[in-house]
Amino acid sequence: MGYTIAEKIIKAHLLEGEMVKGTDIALKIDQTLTQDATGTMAYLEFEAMGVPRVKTERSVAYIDHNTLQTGFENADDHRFIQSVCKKHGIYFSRPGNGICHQVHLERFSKPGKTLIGSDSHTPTGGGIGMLAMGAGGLDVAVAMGGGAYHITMPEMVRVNLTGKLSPWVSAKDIILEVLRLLSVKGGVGKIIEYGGEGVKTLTVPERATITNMGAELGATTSIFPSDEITKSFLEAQGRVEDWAELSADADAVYDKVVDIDLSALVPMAACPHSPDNIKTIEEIGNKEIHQVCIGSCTNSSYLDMMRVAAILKGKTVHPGVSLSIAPGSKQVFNMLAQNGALADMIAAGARILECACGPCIGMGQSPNSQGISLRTFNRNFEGRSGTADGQIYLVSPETAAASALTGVFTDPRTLGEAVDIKLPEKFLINDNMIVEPATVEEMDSVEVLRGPNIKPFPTTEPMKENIEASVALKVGDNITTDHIMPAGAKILPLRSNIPAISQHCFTVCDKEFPERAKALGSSIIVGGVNYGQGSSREHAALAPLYLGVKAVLVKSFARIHRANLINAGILPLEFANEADYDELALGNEIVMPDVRDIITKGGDVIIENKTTGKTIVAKCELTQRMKDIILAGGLLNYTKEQNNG
Ligand code: MIC
Ligand code: SF4
Repeated sequence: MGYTIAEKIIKAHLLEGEMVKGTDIALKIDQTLTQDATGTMAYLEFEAMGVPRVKTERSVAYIDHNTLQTGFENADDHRFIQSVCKKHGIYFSRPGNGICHQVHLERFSKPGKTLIGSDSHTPTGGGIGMLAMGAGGLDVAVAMGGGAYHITMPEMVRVNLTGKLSPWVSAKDIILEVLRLLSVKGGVGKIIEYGGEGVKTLTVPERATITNMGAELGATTSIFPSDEITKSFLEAQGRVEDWAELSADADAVYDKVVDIDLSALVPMAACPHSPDNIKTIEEIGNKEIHQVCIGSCTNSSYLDMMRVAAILKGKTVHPGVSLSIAPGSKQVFNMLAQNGALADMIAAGARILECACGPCIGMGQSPNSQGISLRTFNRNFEGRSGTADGQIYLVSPETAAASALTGVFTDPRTLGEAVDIKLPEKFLINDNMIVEPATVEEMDSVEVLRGPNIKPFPTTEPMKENIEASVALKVGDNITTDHIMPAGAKILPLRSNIPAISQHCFTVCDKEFPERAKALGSSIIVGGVNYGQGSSREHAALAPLYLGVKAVLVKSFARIHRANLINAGILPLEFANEADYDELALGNEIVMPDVRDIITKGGDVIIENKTTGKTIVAKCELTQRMKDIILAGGLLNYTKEQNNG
């Protein structure tokens, strides 16, 4: 029996376990990346492990999220990260160098290697044939220290691409189609592998748009083969020696196959407030719009930007629309500046932003009240834009640019002959914004700079015999990490201060939650399906931990968030019988007798509702390692125990 692409990489990196679906496997990690919004925590955790120098082949820290700098906090964090990197052997990509996933793809990605990043869109690297996964900061810290990354061996889904995209239809429309077919929970526990003749029609940045937004499927990761097209991309990046061929065996076995005829696709949009709420632009009709934002790690490549510039050239942005553009990296930005495309964008009236995440994470450019905003981004969760009633639609750069000119939803196919933009034979290569770490001889003399906003992360205790708690919150299905721990310009600066940031925990759903949870002292959260979808931010576990949350009881979890809860020492429980969701209400007092013993031995957790007298059964499927982490009170305690023992 042959292997899929992902299985080949897993096989070559397997440290523990066997490639049996649904079981725990431990992988050797070749590369790591962090960004600044999760990075400060990750490096504090790395420091706490006491490993002097990273043990990976390449670890890179990017500054791209918290670049608004409305106070000293972010600048302090940046200096902290820069100094930690210098000391411990990590490459540092300075603010201004671009969005982590775009820069990593350009400068560091390598087919066949493993990468984990403290950002859920790390699978962007799958576009070049890496096994690239999003993880919590603590998992990244462990990997930097040479530890394995543990995942559940996923199922394999093959997306078979045939035909060729029609003019004006874009890679974004392919992933929107996959989201339409599979939904935001369709990828949970799965790796999505792309294959078929249609793959040859897509460049590496286009493939990366698709694997990037595979995060919205809830997938462990997504991956493309590494072929001649991959080779020419690496050649153009001056890194052909990093190329390796990679393809699935002809007799590889997949758990599911999805066929997509590229020639049948049309321009689409993900409508408010979910990336899988798909309609065609034609179906939406001539609806008026107010804002267009082009950029983010999904659609900010040279190809995307050049297509946008060609559409805008010689025209003016509609007076009812604010258009902002953020190129993905300094490389892209500089190339646009040199070839005149930037001038075309400026002349048309675009508001040019620095190459960073910006509006994608609510750092500026919030739309007007009830404003309709077309964005080339990957998430349109409620409130994420910074405007509570903003209506965000996710579209391709072509649809975005066409609509910016007309002021209404516009199918780019109405623009006439399509622009034909090719990848350059040579990208502009200048790594002057990447700071190398100190040498082994110099590292001891590097001082780590800490600002006053950097507070230690919450300490945890080993798990107690019984859990006695109250229901502090009850929420519905598809709760995102943006609900649990909102981001945006006001809250992101608090990422290195858990006591302060936890005051905003769940306030999107319930303003009273932080105070209530704190007053209760010991509480649980009750939720529906796909709880914790979205980001990798471990703050969505650390803030509840700080507020006294001991367990989260839901119908089902998203992968990274479940791992983050375990890493924080919070018990992830699933209803054995989903109907029991109705048996719990806000304020109910519960007890889980002998829970420590049950976790140790395995088996269902019994929850007695003292308020109603009813008993609920919860599943808690944990591997031995996860049990040990939970019993120790989190991954940091567990790692310290391991290092001392
Ligand atoms: C996001 O897109 O939600 C973020 C901001 O990049 C997060 C990371 C974070 O919250 O810092 C992600 O996707 O993991
Ligand atoms: Fe940044 Fe947005 Fe990408 Fe997250 S999704 S890494 S915020 S550009």
